Amino acid sequence: MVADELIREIKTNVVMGRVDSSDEGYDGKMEGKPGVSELVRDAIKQDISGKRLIDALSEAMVTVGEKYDSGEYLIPDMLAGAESVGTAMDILEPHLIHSDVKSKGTFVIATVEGDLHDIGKNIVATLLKGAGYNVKDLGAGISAEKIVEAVKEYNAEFVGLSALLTTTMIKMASVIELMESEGLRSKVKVLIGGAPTSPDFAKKIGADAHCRDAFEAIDILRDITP
Ligand code: B12
Repeated sequence: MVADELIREIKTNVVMGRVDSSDEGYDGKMEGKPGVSELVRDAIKQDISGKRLIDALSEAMVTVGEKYDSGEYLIPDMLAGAESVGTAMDILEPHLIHSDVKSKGTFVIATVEGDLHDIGKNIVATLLKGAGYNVKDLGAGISAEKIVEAVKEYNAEFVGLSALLTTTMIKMASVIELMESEGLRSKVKVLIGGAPTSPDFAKKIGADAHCRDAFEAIDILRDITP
């Protein structure tokens, strides 16, 4: 398969929620055809860049969201898409990480309390590892107290917060407030991201930066790191 076709197929298969060739997919007709695992391995063999693959996976999840929004997809269909992206990232991770890179600092990352969306956060964590940060990924649904505890424990220079729900994004403010009351705020740069967040929101809650995606996070970190 040529590169453009492979990228198109990867997107289609994420939308169909097909981890591998044994899945029949949302349409129920695709068993036996290559799924996301096989296609991503093929893309790696063809030297398609990690950025292009991650952009394709992210775009496909936007389509999944639109289908959920329109009522065509239910939660298990969103989960199937999420699982296929998770598997793709597991396959991609060793190709994105270079163990010979000197650590650029410790980066604590988490999805905030009440929010279980972790695909975007996982992509950011993987890419930051690849860019040479010592990433401590706390997981999803993490309270402000646990995040601040981890900042202290790991003596982190950076904190990354993710939220995908309009109802949970405000928890980012709680993390920053707690960091302030514990006297940690000036020692740590706080980056936020996730679909409902924005540069204005980052400013409002006192975060250092909003990042549209994982690639922008790397650029911003380069600019703000002394
Ligand atoms: C997959 C998905 C799920 C999966 C999550 C699985 C998982 N393991 O993550 C499941 C099925 C569990 C789920 C559940 C729910 N979901 Co949901 N979900 C989605 C969906 C389709 C995709 C999200 C995603 O993975 N995107 C792909 C990734 C790559 O993009 P991303 O997260 O934005 O991350 C990128 C950037 O934003 C940025 N970024 C993100 N975080 C960070 C952090 C830092 C530090 C930085 C630097 C950058 C950064 O970089 C990332 C990589 O480039 C979205 C729709 C959408 N378009 O977003 C809805 C969506 C977010 N869900 C929604 C809803 C309503 C729910 C539920 C409440 C549904 C329900 N009734 O139960 C529950 C909530 C559960 C909970 N408590 O969290 C709504 C939210 C609406 C709102 N306004 O708040 C959306 C928008 C769907 C919709 N259109 O209605 N969901």
